[in-house]
Amino acid sequence: MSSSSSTPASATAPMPTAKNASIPTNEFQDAIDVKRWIREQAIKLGFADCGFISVDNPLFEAQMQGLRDWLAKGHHGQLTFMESNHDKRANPALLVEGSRTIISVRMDYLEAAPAPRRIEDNLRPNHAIIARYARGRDYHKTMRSRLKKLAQNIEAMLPQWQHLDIGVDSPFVFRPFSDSAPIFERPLADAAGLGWTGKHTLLINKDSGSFFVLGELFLSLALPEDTAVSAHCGSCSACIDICPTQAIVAPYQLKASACISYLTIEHDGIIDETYRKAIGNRVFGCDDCQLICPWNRYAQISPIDDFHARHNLDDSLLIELWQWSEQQFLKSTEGSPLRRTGYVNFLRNLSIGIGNAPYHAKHIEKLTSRLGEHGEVLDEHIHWAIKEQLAKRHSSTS
Ligand code: B12
Ligand code: SF4
Ligand code: SF4
Repeated sequence: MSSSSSTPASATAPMPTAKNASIPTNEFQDAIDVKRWIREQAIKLGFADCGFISVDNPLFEAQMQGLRDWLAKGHHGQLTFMESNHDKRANPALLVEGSRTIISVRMDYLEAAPAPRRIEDNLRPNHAIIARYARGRDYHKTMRSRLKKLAQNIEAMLPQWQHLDIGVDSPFVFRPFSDSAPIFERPLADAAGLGWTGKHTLLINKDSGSFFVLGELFLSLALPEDTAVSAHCGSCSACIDICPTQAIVAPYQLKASACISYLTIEHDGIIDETYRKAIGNRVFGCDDCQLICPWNRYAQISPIDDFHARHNLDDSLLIELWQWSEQQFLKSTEGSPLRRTGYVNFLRNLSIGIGNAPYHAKHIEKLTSRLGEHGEVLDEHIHWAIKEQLAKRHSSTS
């Protein structure tokens, strides 16, 4: 299934209720009509698409070996949550008792279309680059509240579906998720037909590229499964070639511990020096493998206002953010994914960015002014950044 050509829901439009559903209630002849109705509701709620998969699909068990291999190689770094709850990953029905179907949804998050097949972020070395998904409201919240609304709309329709053999008689159970539980979100979205897995390991949709996030609605209705779409990476390897830290160690294999997204968001403590130059000016997440992907010339602008950049986070100088106090950080990141990294790690990331920026006396002055404020780890990065700045001053004067 593919949807990007559908008219996006207006972000300001009221969330639809069962009353304004466009399929007359006496026209539900089978489960396919129910799925069509649910998909219409999902799109009205701002989702770009949805697909259906059974909680009993063999894919969950099949993914386990790949996960175990990945963990055995240590690719997960400090992502210790990937080591636990393997029983639930292999059998998602354990997560929500009584659930039979997972509705997989995707939500576009771009506020503006990036230049196709280019990394224009590199042209702004004094700017702090924050991954596009993280510039506005935390998508986990947006996703889950809309999934809950979708479930409520479905529940209101149950009396109309009594004649269909889809489990309406069982107690209605639902639960929304988005990046919040041990679920193979990308593989299940792939199996549900929302796109194919690219060599960078993200899901790509032929009509919308990959700048979208995924979520799931588990529910007790038994609805027919969708099928996967074909893959279209072909002989391309642009994402592997462009990755600044060579974290895509082979097609479809990401060494998370080397990925800038992991290093700047998930990793606590010292960032290995080997990665610091490659991180450049990326201070929270990384979009490079997506920016270079030819399919993102079809990336869609999100219809949802929540993704609009807040506090100028799409256009801030490294040095401006460096001067944020902890209070300012906490205030400016309220309800934002940026909170995840914490203030000191945010400063750590900024210090790397400033070290990598073109030489300016002000950089050294501002870096030095924060020495001794937040402990040894930050100081170590500040010293590194000053050294980098000094090296550039020497080379520009020699
Ligand atoms: C852990 C995690 C990370 C880690 C590791 C990423 C990874 N690829 O594993 C880090 C912190 C690095 C990360 C970064 C990002 N993430 Co992340 N992340 C997750 C999370 C929580 C789990 C992913 C996971 O299970 N990894 C484990 C490994 C083993 O899984 P895998 O890479 O898919 O590996 C399988 C494949 O390699 C497969 N395989 C092997 N060979 C082959 C061959 C073929 C042909 C195929 C098809 C598959 C295949 O087998 C492996 C085992 O199953 C998911 C949410 C979730 N609950 O699923 C989000 C998620 C994947 N992340 C997401 C996003 C947006 C990002 C970033 C873009 C954020 C950013 N801008 O900085 C980056 C992108 C980096 C990248 N290139 O993947 C989105 C992806 C949306 C999409 N369009 O696909 C997700 C789904 C979150 C969400 N709810 O939307 N993330
Ligand atoms: S997000 Fe950045 S660092 Fe991570 S795999 Fe993609 S290009 Fe490489
Ligand atoms: S850049 Fe090329 S190889 Fe990588 S995901 Fe996109 S199409 Fe596939």
